[in-house]
Amino acid sequence: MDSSRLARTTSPVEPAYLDESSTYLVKIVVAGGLGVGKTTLIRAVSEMRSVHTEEVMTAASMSLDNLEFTPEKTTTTVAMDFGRITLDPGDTILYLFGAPGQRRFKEAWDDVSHGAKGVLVLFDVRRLDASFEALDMVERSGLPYCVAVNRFPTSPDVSPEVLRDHLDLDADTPVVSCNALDFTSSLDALIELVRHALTRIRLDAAS
Ligand SMILES: Nc1nc2c(ncn2[C@@H]2O[C@H](COP(=O)(O)OP(=O)(O)O)[C@@H](O)[C@H]2O)c(=O)[nH]1
Ligand SMILES: [Mg+2]
Repeated sequence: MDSSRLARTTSPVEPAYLDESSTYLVKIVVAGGLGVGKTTLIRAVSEMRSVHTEEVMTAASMSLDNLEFTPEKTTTTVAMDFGRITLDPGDTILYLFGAPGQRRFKEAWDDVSHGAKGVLVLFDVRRLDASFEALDMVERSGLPYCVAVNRFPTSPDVSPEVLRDHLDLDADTPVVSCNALDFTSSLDALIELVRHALTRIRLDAAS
């Protein structure tokens, strides 16, 4: 799969209808800490108008949710984001669900991740710890996942090897870099995740 061969089949603001010949419907979760870019990524890749449940942050959550690097952020996802993207039109459709990354939303994570085939775990390298709780929930779920570093303008360069070491990832867990604002870049990260999930499914079937 190559994202350069994929084009938006519809404008993100127009209603989009599924191709009747579509075969595989794949549920994917986008996870990560507050402000790492989950909503942004789903909005960037979705071929339909994506759906986001956001709530104005309360003073009570200010002490829990660190906004040092995203001071403009006044909303926090309390339930989920939803979007859809067709890979190889007529073949595979990804349903994208954004899950809140804070452990206190564990119940929401359990609901949102149910039936998922893979998880894209977003990280902001300026504050890796923001996604630790999310990574922990993902690892406990046993779902295949891919780590995606969302590059912000002030992000320092961190090599995938250093990150793999720091996060103590398995050797086969993909580590990719993306820009959540960019369609192609975000799609490439999702395609890497789908490749990884397919490999896991094949390996499990063979064993
Ligand atoms: N420059 C830049 N800003 C980003 C990027 N991803 C997210 N943002 C901004 O960071 C803030 C938090 O992103 P958001 O998607 O709401 O994070 P979420 O809490 O994980 O859903 C928003 O103001 C975004 O516009 C990125 O790749 N580059
Ligand atoms: Mg969000």
